[in-house]
Amino acid sequence: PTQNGSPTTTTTLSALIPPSPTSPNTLRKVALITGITGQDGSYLTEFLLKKGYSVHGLIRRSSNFNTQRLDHLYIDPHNSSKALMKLHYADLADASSLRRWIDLLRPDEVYNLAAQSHVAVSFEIPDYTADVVATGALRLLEAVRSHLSDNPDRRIRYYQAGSSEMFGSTPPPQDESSPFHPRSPYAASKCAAHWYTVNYREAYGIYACNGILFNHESPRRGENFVTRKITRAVGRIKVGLQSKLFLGNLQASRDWGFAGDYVEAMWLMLQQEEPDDYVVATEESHTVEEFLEKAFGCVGLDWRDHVVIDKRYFRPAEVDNLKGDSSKARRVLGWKPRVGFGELVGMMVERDIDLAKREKVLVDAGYMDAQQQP
Ligand code: NDP
Ligand code: GDR
Repeated sequence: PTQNGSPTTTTTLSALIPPSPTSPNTLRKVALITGITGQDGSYLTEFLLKKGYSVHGLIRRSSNFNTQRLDHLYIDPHNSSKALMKLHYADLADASSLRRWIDLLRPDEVYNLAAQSHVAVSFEIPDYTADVVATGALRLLEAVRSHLSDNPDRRIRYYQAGSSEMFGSTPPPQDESSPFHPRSPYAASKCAAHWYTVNYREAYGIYACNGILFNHESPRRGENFVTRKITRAVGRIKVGLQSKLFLGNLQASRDWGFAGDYVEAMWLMLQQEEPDDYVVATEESHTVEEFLEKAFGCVGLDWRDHVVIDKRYFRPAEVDNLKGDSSKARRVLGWKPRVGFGELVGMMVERDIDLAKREKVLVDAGYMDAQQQP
């Protein structure tokens, strides 16, 4: 199946098949990823498979398939010599599932990417956001700690997906020593997860790192984050499926990079001698309005003819200006971003024009309503 194709039933069934101790994966490094079905999870899985890892992902039960971003990597686990990515049911809200999979899979590296990751939505579902983002990270750290305590010969390296949102209203440029001033339940929960991670490192000597990543986007970005919402609209407006785009605050400024570049930084953090915390950013910031200008400009349109400001997209508290200083990551990890702002916008617009063209064929043939999205 293609990246955007329908997942097969076997994808879900495979999640229930326990790993075989005789599989060829035993000589490979084993990574366990929470949030594997998300944007970053899919890029990190690709990256680790290329590095020769065996990758296990924890997925949560959903009434609909949620593995679309992984379909292109999926190989039936019955083909045990080829299937190097395996999926298992768990939830960051369920401590027992986390401990069980760590005991069974015995990972060398654990990447905690799972989150209710939408800042605006966190104002609507604050307790749930805290449960998954903050307490979920604590549950996973505790599963790692108790597993290591029961298996003193084992070593696990842990990555926590921290966010530039933790800096909130602290003025730019933000680096590892900038104070946190979170402006949403999501950001406050990420701060808690950050400090749980530091605490488990200091208290138990666990190799645990916080990556403080600034915004990173891609054609796989969720469609209700502002960049993808814009590029999806550009594609649909261009082919005539939509005419208006409703947005909130256009003056907010973000340091936008490419997700494919950022997952490499996550991995690099876990390859150092000592665990530490790192800011990962492009060091360039643009307003939402500049993103609009660039994205609509790619197809020769003027965003002013299409954008309508809708108050519902304003947040109770906003983060005005994020621009990272990633000199530590560049110096210690040797990391730097490869994709710049213009290229990122161009890549997203190009993919969303293709997607809109496919939608148009379905709409014209009467298989889909123009308002509907596949
Ligand atoms: P996405 O929203 O694309 O993915 C989030 C992932 O978490 C999905 O796989 C989702 O599963 C999973 N998830 C949500 N709730 C639970 C739960 N209760 N139990 C288990 N899994 C759950 O996020 P991104 O890939 O963009 O981001 C990855 C991480 O990095 C997140 O923690 C995010 O907060 C953080 N981050 C992201 C940045 C960015 O710019 N992208 C910047 C800084 C930090 P499902 O598919 O079922 O919804
Ligand atoms: P952010 O990303 O909050 O930075 O969190 P998002 O794309 O949601 O918002 C960026 C800025 O755009 C403004 N905005 C809108 N945002 C959305 N979603 N929809 C709109 O219609 C709209 N109009 C204007 C917002 O107000 C904001 O200022 C992302 C997430 O990936 C987090 O998980 C991650 O931690 C941070 O990036 C770093």
